Amino acid sequence: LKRVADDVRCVQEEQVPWFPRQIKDLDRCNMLITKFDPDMDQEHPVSEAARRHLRAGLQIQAVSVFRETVGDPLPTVEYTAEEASTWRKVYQQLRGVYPSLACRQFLDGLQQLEAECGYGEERIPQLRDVSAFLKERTGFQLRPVAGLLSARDFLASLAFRVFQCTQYIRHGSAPMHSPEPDCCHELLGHIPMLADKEFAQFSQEIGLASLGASDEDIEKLSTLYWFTVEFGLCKQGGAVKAYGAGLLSSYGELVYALSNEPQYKPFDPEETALQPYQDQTYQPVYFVSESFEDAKMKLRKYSANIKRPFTVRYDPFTCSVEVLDQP
Ligand code: NLE
Ligand code: FE2
Repeated sequence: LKRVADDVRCVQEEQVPWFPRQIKDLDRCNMLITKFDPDMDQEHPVSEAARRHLRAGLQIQAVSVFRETVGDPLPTVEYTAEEASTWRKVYQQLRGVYPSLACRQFLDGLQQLEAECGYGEERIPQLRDVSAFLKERTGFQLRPVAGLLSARDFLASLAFRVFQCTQYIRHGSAPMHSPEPDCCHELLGHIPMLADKEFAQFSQEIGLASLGASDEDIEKLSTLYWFTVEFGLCKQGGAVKAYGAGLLSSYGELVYALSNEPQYKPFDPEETALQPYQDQTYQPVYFVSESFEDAKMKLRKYSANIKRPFTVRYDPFTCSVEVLDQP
């Protein structure tokens, strides 16, 4: 009888996809799904300098950020004058509309970054400084990455309060919208939100929920992530505001998303998780939650209900995940 039980146990364990247990395991969580190869794809509208950063990013990834100790200084990047001017344009335009279109949590975070972390139109903040800032606020740290990661790898890093960030900047010919993540998207869209304690906690919970989840659950979780953390809208002070990073880093889509032109649906995780999406142009539909807190609570509840044959617990002292068998 015991042997049968052990066999069953083995089968069950095999069915669970591999997942990182320690922060250094994140070295294995760098599966890129960006179709862009800096050396092959000459048609892609990025600057020569962006190609350079991209190559450097790929090298960093191959070398391993976590090999020595977590918290190795992140590489700093010299941006060209042209890149600095792209940043300036993006910053100026977005900054002008944030007060009326962005949610309060975002505005608070941005204000702190401007006061204490050198945010402004003058220069592109370095990941190294921003990572140190976040680490003090919410324990989040940044890791440079060369492009869009697989959903499984990206979500797994959140479980350890690691946010994987691109470091190159979008092409100067299209400052108001980029189909792929770039440093404008990370620095302006994501970082102000990650400076919020509750949002950081919530992001980590999504990450923990994703560890060892089935492909189907990862797909649903990343769709939910897409329509909330990336493109979410919420009601606040009698108006609809943006809290999604993909909106807060794209002047074009931010204005469009709040123009009444697209379709709006109430945020309901069960339904939202099944909504098809694409990443090349503006979203045809946005999900609006009753409040920012409401979105967080609903998504948290959904994540907590994902079925797995075990539970996980994060140990902040060792930065590792304990795996416990379900009682
Ligand atoms: N469309 C966003 C932007 O222009 O900043 C980037 C989205 C990345 C998922
Ligand atoms: Fe993003």
